[in-house]
Amino acid sequence: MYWQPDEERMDRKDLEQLQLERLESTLNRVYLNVPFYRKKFDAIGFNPDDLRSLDDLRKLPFTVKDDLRANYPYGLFAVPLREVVRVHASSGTTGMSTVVGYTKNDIKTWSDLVARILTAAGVTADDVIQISFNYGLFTGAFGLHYGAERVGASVIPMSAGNTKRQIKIMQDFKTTALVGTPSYAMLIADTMMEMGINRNSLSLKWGLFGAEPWSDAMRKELQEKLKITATDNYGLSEIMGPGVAGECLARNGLHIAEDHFLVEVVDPRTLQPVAPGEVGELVITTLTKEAFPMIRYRTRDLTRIIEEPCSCGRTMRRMVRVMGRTDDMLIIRGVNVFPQQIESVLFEIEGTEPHYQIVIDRKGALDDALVLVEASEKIFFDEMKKQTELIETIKKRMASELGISVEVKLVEKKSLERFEGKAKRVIDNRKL
Ligand code: DLL
Repeated sequence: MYWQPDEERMDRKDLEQLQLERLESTLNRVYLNVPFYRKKFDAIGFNPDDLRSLDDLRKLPFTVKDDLRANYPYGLFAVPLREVVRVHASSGTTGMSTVVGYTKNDIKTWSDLVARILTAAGVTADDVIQISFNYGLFTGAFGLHYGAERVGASVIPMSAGNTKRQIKIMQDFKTTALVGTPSYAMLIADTMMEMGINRNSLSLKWGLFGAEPWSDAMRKELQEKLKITATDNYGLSEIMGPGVAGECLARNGLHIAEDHFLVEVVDPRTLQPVAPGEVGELVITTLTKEAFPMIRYRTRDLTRIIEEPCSCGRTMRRMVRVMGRTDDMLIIRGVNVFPQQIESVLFEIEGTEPHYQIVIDRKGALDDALVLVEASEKIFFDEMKKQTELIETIKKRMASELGISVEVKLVEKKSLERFEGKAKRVIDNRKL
């Protein structure tokens, strides 16, 4: 099933022509309306009318999060405020929040792009969809909400939190699709089990999760606990919010809405394009945004592009699930590792619960990592030997599969923090 079959299955040649036309109009729009871009283009003697091919985009400088902060709040808007019908902002965990805006047309495009990912993930007008993202400045809830209404599904604007009530609503309202962060879905699943609720009393079929990195092992666990088909979807507020890319039911990579976003993958150190199919930082240029166009935005997200066609018939290329952010990468005694890799290993080991935390400290010149992981109740009832064995198993697998040496501490079930939005798994004491 496709939401916009003509667009989603567009011939690549036609797509590239469309991208070029849209790029030219976007560059003109920002050159005329956003002094920040005009200055940058003038500094390198670039006039948007000089654009001949998509590759010419590489002549332009990148845009980074700090540019958004420096232009807080409305400096990068390309239309007067009276044309803006919606404003969102990112949480600003690392400083001042960044503000983004949408025109009426932008909201319409956004709804259609989210409708695409919902349809690709199995949702139809017959579904009852519970939005368990936080409603507010965060783009997650409103983005999914508008997309789901566009599809014609029945939307329950539940918001995050109040987990027991979420479950009751899910039972009473016969929710068929759950939307939220994977970590919150896990909390809902665990709470359901604790409450002794039989999964068969629910009508759930689909889980659409995103907004944070998660591993395939986590997907497996969620699918088993909730008896759903879980898909991953990706987006970021600077570019639009959810709807930038999403998995189809083949679940082998996320289709990027390439008719609206032009993607590049660059080496984060040299900023040069990586070879096709190699891992690097995703850089996105918007092609149709009116209020808040972005030129060559460095997402900090690491992924790679899958060039091969997908069995679902969509021609939009796929990206593999985000492996992590360049700024989340841990360097443990010289070995680069992402929290999700640690998660993947942990989730496969018998006796552990799917809740963990990584604490990084600097001891002298070296970084030390301590992995706290919840162990099943049984482990603590058993003799001490069992705990020592489990710790050894975890350490060995971290060493053999990831090449890192970590300390491991088993903690009791429910002793680590739970999350209703994006999980925070790493405590980095080096930055304090
Ligand atoms: O998280 C938008 C969103 C909402 C996407 C709901 C999907 C579902 P921000 O708060 O601006 O926007 O955070 C964007 O979150 O750069 C990634 O690092 C991370 N992220 C988002 N989706 C995924 C995903 C929303 N599926 C930042 N996998 C991005 C991994 C993700 N990381």
